[in-house]
Amino acid sequence: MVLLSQAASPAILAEILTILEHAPPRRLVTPGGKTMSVAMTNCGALGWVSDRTGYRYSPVDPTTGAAWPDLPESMRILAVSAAAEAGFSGFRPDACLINLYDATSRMGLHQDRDEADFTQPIVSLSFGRSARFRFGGTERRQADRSLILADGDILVFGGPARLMYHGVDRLIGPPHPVLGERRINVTFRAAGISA
Ligand code: MD3
Ligand code: FE
Repeated sequence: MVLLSQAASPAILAEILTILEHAPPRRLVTPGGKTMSVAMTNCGALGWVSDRTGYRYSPVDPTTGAAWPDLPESMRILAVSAAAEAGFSGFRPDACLINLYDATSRMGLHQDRDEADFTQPIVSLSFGRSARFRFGGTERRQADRSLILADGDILVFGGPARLMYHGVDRLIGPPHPVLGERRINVTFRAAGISA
């Protein structure tokens, strides 16, 4: 796991806000029938979705049947260069999941296992209010370490960190000048079969 000094910029946040207008975030239902407290949407060729039938990557937004918005080139370049800086050259993201948190949202401990190639990293950008990110090992025990993710933070999870359990507590700290009480997290993934 690598934390990068380079910060995601307000210009990147503006790209994300445009995507949210075209594919509004929605609270998905888990296979177990619970509605998630984090609202989600996607851009790029594939998007992560959940419903009563399971978790999967889909080329279309299930609420409209339309393709997800394109992944802006500025965002792709940021993700690929962050991955390279962390030691993962050749990152080819084909999915970008956008999570929108409000004051009541949290994300329980989980692994990200729905992608085809675990040798490719996941790159995360955070915007808006801060949150305590919890992480542990690759076995489901107590996540014993934590980190505050703040506006502009970029993290790269690759190698042994790729399959670690992780989750997010309720938001903390002051409101953000643009997002107010909200937080946005964006993750770039290689989800499909890599060509
Ligand atoms: C470590 N998102 O979208 S970002 C997720 O802040 C997710 O919204 C959190 O967990 C959020 O799946 C945490 C940091 C993160 C993202 C993906 C990872 C850490 C990860 C995948 C594997 C290992
Ligand atoms: Fe995750």
